Amino acid sequence: MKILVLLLMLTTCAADPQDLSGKMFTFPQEGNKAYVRLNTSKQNFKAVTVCHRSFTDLERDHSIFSLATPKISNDFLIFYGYSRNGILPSIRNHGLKYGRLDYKPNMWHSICTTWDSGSGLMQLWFNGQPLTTKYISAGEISGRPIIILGQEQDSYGGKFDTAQSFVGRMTDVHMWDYVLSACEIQKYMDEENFTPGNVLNWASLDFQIVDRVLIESKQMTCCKKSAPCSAKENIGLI
Ligand SMILES: [Ca+2]
Repeated sequence: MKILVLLLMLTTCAADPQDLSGKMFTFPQEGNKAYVRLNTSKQNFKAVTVCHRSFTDLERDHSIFSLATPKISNDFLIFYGYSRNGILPSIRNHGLKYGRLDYKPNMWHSICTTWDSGSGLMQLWFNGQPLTTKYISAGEISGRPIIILGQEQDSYGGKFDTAQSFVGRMTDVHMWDYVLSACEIQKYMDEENFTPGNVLNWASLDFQIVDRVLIESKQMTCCKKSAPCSAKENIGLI
């Protein structure tokens, strides 16, 4: 009987992964409370690819994707530096700048980041365009990750800063534990069929929402029979 009760508790506590295809997270309010935590059983990464689309009109710094491990809070961070006018990725607490990007407000931006621990090289893709490959940090990301959308972790799972919070929309978040090929990344950018993330998969996402974050339909335009919308139009790619 005790075992049965325990089993029932475990079943009710474990959140089933959800298929968020066609949906997005809306972060409607500035603050240091609201976030989405993305869960994975994987840890210790020799390589990483992370892809996401985001939409915001923020005129200040903001976090887009924050992965912390017990020892390093900026173990894999994608951050927009407003005053520095560029995407500022951090891997294993080492930072770089990808500047001179057309990071327009109120538009979807598709961003993919690849990194390999052997070479220490990373590459960013921005709205379909592969950017310069750069050295950032060699050596593995180790320990159990806490992955958060909406806030930037200054400690393992916490120390959020309102001035770095995200307000806007996020969708199609995927993470792989290897470097995705250029063709696969191009497919992601073009919204074609691609190999979904084996660490985080938007179509089977294990997550928890904390405070005010909404799940809404990604469709942003009015589609009529006379002028049907394609998937690409819906996210503003064309
Ligand atoms: Ca911070």
